[in-house]
Amino acid sequence: MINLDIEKLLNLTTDKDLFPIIDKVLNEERLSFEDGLKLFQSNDILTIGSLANYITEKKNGKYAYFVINRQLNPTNVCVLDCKFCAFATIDKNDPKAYEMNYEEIINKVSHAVKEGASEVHIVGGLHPDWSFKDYLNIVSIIKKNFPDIHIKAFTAVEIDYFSKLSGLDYEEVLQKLKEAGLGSLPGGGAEIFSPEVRRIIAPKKIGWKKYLEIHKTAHRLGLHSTTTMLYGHVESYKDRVDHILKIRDAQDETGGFTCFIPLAYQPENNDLNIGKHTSGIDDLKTIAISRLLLDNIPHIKAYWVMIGEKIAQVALNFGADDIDGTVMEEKIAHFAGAKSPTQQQKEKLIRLIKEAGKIPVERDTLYNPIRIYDK
Ligand code: V47
Repeated sequence: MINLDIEKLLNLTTDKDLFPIIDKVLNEERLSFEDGLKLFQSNDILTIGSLANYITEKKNGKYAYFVINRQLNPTNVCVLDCKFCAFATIDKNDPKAYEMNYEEIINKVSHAVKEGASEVHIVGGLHPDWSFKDYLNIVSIIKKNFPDIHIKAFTAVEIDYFSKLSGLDYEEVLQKLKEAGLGSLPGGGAEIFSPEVRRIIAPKKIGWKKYLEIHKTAHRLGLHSTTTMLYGHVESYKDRVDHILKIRDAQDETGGFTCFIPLAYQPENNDLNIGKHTSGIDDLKTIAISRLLLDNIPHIKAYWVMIGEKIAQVALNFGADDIDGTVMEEKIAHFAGAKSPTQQQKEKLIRLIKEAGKIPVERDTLYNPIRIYDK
């Protein structure tokens, strides 16, 4: 356990407004909305980062996690038309529209399994012609062919769509998916919970209440999930703190979230016209403040795909203890201008973590260690 010397930290702190927050963190007191806002308004990135790293190491020691995984996006045809999204198309006759058949899906998962993947992470569009059965079959054919792979599939937005398609309620949809082999839910679709911001960036998407209701229902059925926040577009710091605290409240109720992932907005090929990527400082601050506010979520992920390998590596000393995985084929961020590679070798992930002074742990989806690289 680290012994952080509070006197030393206070001496280094350039922002007096942070003193009461430092006290609270060191006394294990929960931070408030106002504390969250003060942290975002502060430029004292080193104090915020040190505090977050202190909490991370208290929770997870020096361990930092990665997973050998594959992303799979069965279709990009989607009825929603979110303004920030460069991946999906509303028109199935658009030249960039695609639909994978079951054979293609099996081939991709088979390749991933040969590469040592323990997880397949599936998200895609809400296709106007696909039935709930079509989506359910994706899960069952993968499970039938590869019984050992963990299927982390379908965001809350997709679960809501399946409920509308099938006439089943959320619990029934999730139960059917679980029976077919679903292992957990990914965190996409959260965007920013503020209804005003949602009206601008994703007017047709379900609101925050349904998003959290679906996750809490999954948790009650024994399924774990991750959760996200899309930042760096039109939202304010207040919106970010409000979003994070709503997740904290939900986690108090069910305890089913394993990890929080801040997703840095990628600005290209979409209808939002923001024109700029997030800054490294904003990425690090958002990760660190998430760690400080979310005292009840075990892990914070620095998603290298969206913030780049270098910032993800630094983030491992600013509150993150996870950098996601090998990914193998990333589309959502890269269609929108992500500058990172579309996949990563396991050796590179191990090196990034070691160079950050942490101990790499290959994990499964639920954070059970598969191999610790401590030599
Ligand atoms: O829901 C879409 C986001 C999400 C853009 O659960 C964009 O472990 C940035 O949720 N710029 C999908 N983000 C990806 C996702 C995810 C990724 C990695 C790990 C996990 C996890 C979840 O990507 C979408 C949306 O929020 N997104 N467009 C964009 N232009």
